[in-house]
Amino acid sequence: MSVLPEAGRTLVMGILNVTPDSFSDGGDHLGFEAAITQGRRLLAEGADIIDVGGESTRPGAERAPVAVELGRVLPVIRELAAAGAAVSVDTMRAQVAADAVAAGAVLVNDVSGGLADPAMLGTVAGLGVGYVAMHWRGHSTVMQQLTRYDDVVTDVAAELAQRRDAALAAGIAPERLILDPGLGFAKTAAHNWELLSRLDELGRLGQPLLVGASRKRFLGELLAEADGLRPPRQRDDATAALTALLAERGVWGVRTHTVRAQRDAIAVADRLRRG
Ligand code: PMM
Repeated sequence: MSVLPEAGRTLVMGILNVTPDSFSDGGDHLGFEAAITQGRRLLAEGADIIDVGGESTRPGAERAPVAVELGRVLPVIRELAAAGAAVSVDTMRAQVAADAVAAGAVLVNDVSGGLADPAMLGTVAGLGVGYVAMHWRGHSTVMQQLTRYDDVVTDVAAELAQRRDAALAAGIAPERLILDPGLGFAKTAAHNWELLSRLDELGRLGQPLLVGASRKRFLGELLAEADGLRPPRQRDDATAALTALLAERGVWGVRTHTVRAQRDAIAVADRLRRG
């Protein structure tokens, strides 16, 4: 891929977690056939990119061994890429990124922004594919203890600027680099809202932005009722509302479980913007 996918509107990245413990799909896509069926469903609903992940980043999750991660994602990427999908691989490992690109992936989505694996940025530069650098402070087992900020937006912008500079220094082309605030990663609900309300400050870093809000806990907290948090699958309407507002602000993409609702929200925002 010479440059990033582009459609003149906010892109929709459909989530395909091939893990047994993903918080929002309860592992019901584990297994090749189930993953392919879900991938095809996301494409039929209008996904621009399918994001295939084989390692859970849920708070507290332990890491999957590299062979397990490869075994989960490679057959799925091969099949969906052969079917014509633009596939990204959600991984923190350079080895997985390289093998995924060989299998047909066109984008590497690294929640650690190159911090988890020192070989990642150089590997991606050599592969010549797109790269998402997300804001990250540590692995899932420790990230909830890493939520101290002076000003969350200023601090996240500064830390993302470091990842941008490291990626460019490693040889990743600026037109292939996307930044992501990493909602929920070493962040409280209040931090997520502050980042969303001041997203323009992250836009000043000069790279396209990807936002992953879909079904996340901060939406469950917002919508909580007397019996507790709103469950993940009942956060989809709020996810779509947020997508419309993000599309209005011109984000490059949203990472989501429910593609059609996001495409509809983006269509509404675009039509309204045209007047
Ligand atoms: N969130 C999760 C996983 N991968 N990648 C990017 N770029 N941005 C995110 O916000 C993000 C991500 C965790 O959510 P999931 O378990 O629903 O996939």
